[in-house]
Amino acid sequence: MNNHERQIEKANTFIKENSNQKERDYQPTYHFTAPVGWLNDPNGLIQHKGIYHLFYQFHPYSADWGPMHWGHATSSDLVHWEHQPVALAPSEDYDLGNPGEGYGCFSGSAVVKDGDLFLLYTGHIDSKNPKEVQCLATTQDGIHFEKHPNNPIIDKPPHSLSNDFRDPKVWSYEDTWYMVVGTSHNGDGAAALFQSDDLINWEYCGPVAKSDGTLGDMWECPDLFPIQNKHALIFSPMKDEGHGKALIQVGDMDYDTKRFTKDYDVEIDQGFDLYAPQTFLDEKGRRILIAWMDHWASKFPTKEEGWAGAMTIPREIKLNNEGNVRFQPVEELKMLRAKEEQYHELNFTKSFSPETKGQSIEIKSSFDLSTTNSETFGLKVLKSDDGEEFTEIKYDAKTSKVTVDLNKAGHVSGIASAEVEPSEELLLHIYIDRCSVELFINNGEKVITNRVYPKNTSNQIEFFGEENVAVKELNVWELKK
Ligand code: DQQ
Repeated sequence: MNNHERQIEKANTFIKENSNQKERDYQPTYHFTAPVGWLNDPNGLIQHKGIYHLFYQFHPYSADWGPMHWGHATSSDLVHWEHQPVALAPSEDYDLGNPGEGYGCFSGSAVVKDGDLFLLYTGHIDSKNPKEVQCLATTQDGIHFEKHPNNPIIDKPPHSLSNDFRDPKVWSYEDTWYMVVGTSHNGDGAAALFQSDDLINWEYCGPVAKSDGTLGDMWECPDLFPIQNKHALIFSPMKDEGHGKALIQVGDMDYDTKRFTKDYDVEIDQGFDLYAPQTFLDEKGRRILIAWMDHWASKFPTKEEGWAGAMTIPREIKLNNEGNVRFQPVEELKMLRAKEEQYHELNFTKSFSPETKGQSIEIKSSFDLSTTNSETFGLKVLKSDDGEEFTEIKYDAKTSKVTVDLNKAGHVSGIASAEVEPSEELLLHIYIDRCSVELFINNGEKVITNRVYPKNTSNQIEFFGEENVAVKELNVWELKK
């Protein structure tokens, strides 16, 4: 047994002995969480031979971030995930540091070459110089992974890039492999581009894109991909060591000059809890995004239950006819729908409560803004019997803003808000799952994702308005796995 195999076995044994030890009051029903310990970024998202693979930043030994492993789960439908053995564990002089310092197998991606699955990741050791190098892992069976003997395959950042040099995302284009790595170029956040014929030897092509001075001094988890007739670049910017909000830029990639030029950028999500998203192209040709449904600035009350971190539901990304980016829950989530309550042309004044109660719920509601005369209206979800606890989703016609107020939601605070295009209709599509609320507005024009930690009895839904509210269609589903 080599050291990697020993470290994997140690982690798997620990997981087996320690999962389900503590009761998880906050456990979501259909969102992915780790079997025990800490989870952050999604890594290595791919569909290979029909099976979806989700790898993730994982510290099994405690509910705090620590020496990074790659957890692994598989799914045949993007909804039901099966835990697999740990894929990568720190074990080598390029990813195993000293006790007490930060080290491990940092974020990265997966590709299929000649029918085989490969993982690319960053070896990180705080005390080393350079502290971050790029590495390759191979597998025979898609479950057990070996680190490549040529590691590190990129052993230092090229001149002019900073020592922050991580999170390789790899793809192929016209028989060449390309990799973007998150970094800083002369003090500006940047995505460095490399190319290769074999995934082992890489040539530096320069920064494919960088900040204009306003988008952070380091870009984590870059991801560059075609989307319809354009390209998109995703990254999670840092400024002065603080973590910002994940962005998507839509523009054009020129493989001759090896430069990406953006037309515009927007935040991927207007909530507080989304970071380090990664995308992949599935066998149906969909570009699907999954993100860590938390943020470095988030509170993690579940640590008391021995776990922390969850993934968002998978979201399909598309450009609409005007070239604006839209995020929609993948259609497979419909298989979660159990009991349904349905209304057509519902008008209410002041308040309306559907019969359905629960903490794993989907709500789809379209409001007729031309006949609604309430200036503000919305709904409270995860509401307690005494009305003291709730997450409030509200539309304000004067400002065309949707807000999600967390101040009474349990353990968290703040108001997230998103401005939407004025229209005759407002469509709110909400996924609630015990400790999260993901809100898709107007077919994914804006998304607001938040973690909330209400009591397990706060299960009511209540619509409100000052005066008349016209609901064209309302569907409420209990969601079951
Ligand atoms: N998380 C990883 C890094 C990445 C950061 C470490 C983003 O690779 O830059 O756990 O959340």
